[in-house]
Amino acid sequence: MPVVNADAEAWNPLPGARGTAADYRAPMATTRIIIDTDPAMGSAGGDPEDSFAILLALNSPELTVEGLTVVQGNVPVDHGYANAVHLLDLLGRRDVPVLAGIERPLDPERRLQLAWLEQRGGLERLVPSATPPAGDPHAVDFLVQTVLENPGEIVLVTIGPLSNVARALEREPSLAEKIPRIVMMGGAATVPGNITPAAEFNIWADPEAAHRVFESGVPICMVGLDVCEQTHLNEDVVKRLEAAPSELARFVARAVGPWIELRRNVFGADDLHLYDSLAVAIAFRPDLVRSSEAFVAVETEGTHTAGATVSYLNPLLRAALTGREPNVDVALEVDRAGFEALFAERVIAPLEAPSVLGA
Ligand SMILES: [Ca+2]
Repeated sequence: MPVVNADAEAWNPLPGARGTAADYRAPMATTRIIIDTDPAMGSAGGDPEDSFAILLALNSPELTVEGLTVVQGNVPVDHGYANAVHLLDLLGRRDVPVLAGIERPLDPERRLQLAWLEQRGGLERLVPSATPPAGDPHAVDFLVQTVLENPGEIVLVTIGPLSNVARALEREPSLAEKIPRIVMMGGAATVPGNITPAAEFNIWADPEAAHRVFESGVPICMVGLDVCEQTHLNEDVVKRLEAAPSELARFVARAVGPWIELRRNVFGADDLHLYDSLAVAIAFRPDLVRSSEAFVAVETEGTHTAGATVSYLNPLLRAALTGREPNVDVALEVDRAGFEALFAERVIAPLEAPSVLGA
């Protein structure tokens, strides 16, 4: 809820001041979010993008970050937890709770995904390992408790696989009416996948969890590859950070380098897409994308298509072939210049500044 300034009743704006007394009585209400994440900045060769998204969220006054819930995905949970803690340490933001979550995809037979996680567990660690303090809740319990205590208030920004969120909805089905919105980096409606030709990574990494979340009835904004792959962060920006004065900037540059190298080797690309950061931005700047409602089904049985987000965008075909109502708002176009300007202002410029971002 917005905090009301008790002194505001006596507020007398100076002549020519912008705004009115009412503006000061009701300061901007922030959107309260939990970021469900698999941060790999700190595991050499891991996707650093979750951490950019966390930086964007913490440096956006429109958002209040209630916690980071860590899930399996880019890296195992023990890596992701340590990476999140290290990032917050560098930011001086250990006031933000970090909770460790689900360590495996929900289906224990997901052998490809389990093999992926095992391989990622062997990545060189660039940050100290960290163990959750005794008494800290599990990420699923934190999600359940925080939403139950604040019904209708907590937007989930999911930038990893959906294992934690699916388990929370299973544990407490009433959450479905108490979560106002999920802004999800995941899926691909009109473009190919990025881990298989059919599937985007976050959905592929736990198709059963994604299926449950898509079927939960919680309003979902799907920020998928359709829009994320239209965003870019140039390698030159990362190189500039190597020379920046703050320890955080140098850490970011060191951690992102191996990922750029991997993208060059695997995809022939020399830049980054800002997937997770776009999802965070949409949590408070929905105007940055044009979206369309659809019924989206998650493929859980295909031999080669597990994790595909089959998106019925045409309302007539949706009704005729599925009989289903729309369950997702699918982002299809992005204001690339507007988003990249926001990212430059809120993430890159503070990293390059002498003082540590957010401190
Ligand atoms: Ca992620």
